[in-house]
Amino acid sequence: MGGRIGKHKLRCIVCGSEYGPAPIHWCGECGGLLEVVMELPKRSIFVKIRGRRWFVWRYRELLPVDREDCIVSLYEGGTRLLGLGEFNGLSVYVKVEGDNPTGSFKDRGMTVGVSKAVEFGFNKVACASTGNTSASLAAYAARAGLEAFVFLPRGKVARGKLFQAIAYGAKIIEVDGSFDDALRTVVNHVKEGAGAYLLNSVNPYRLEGQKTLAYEVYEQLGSVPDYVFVPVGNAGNISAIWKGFKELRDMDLIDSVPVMVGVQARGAAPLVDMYRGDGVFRPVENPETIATAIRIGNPVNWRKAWSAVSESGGWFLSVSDGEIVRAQLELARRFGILVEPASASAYAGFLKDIDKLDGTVVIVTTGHGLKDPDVLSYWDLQGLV
Ligand code: AN7
Repeated sequence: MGGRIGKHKLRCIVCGSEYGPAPIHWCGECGGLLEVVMELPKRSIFVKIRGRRWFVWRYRELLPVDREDCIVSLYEGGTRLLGLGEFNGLSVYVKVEGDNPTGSFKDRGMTVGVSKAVEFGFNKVACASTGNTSASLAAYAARAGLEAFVFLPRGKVARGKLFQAIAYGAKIIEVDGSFDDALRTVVNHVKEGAGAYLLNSVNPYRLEGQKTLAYEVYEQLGSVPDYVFVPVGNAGNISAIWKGFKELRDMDLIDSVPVMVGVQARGAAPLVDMYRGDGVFRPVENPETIATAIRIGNPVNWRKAWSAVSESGGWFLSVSDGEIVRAQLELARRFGILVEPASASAYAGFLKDIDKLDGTVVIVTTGHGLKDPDVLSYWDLQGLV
């Protein structure tokens, strides 16, 4: 592909210790999560890239890859930003992440994460997943010729996603319990020296791919919106998108950044509890919601998401399963956009807080509706179909 490589280092988000590029996930000093600190190019980079293809690697100078010959891509990113027209005096857009190769935003992260796995010399990759991460990892591992191990909460993954992971040839390990149990299991597995590169959102490189959503929205709108609504599960995506906007600001491309609003499902809303309560993070023991993708009680990235929301002047809110499925059907029937329940939570949150808003709003719908056709029986139960 040519062009300058993305110079970077890793930094602990808790104690600030710094590390060179390495396949590590936690700080050796304090155990905190790491983030990538890029040496940002000049703002003119956004002029230089204008003629390039719309995909994640359009922004390659802003991504932490040292060897371009290791890049693994399925042409992810470049997703539609669909206008919903004038809406209560607001200008409203939906970012349709279901357009990605495996049908979710995870592909933006996996193209970078799996490229790093190849660069670091791994031949195995692993993750725990509520479904979409496993589908995406399986596809990128297949593309790269790596072996993929996916740890799934037994009986709790939407059928379309399980189907994808099997089709792409991942080894599937079912864990009795929740996603949080599956994540603990895979973390122990890799710590015990299984030789696999862990690609959950504790991986700082994966989140770098996901920040490109912010760059795309900026280019598609010609500016940044006033508000961005994002569904929150493990809380990696909202953190990544926020980082993208902050980098646009640091490159002097924008003066102000959007307000970030995190939406959780009512039965799996530890960040909403923290926001509404005493500001102390407490995991939810038995998370429950129809939106299986975000049925997560102990989001590993809670610190990063908390910073994103508080630094941006935003907030967290929760929506009920009934609100989620009604929002899902409204997006489909009024606007022709079919998304999965977790993604519809962002739209449900927007509808709930619509009177607080002013200006331009982007709603991030994270995954395709075809992933989870079994939700049909819940629509039926709710008397919606
Ligand atoms: C459609 O696949 O956690 O807050 O293991 O699939 O970054 O976790 C999926 C999460 C939102 C939440 N929407 O994003 C997994 C997994 C959809 C998702 C989220 C997920 P994060």
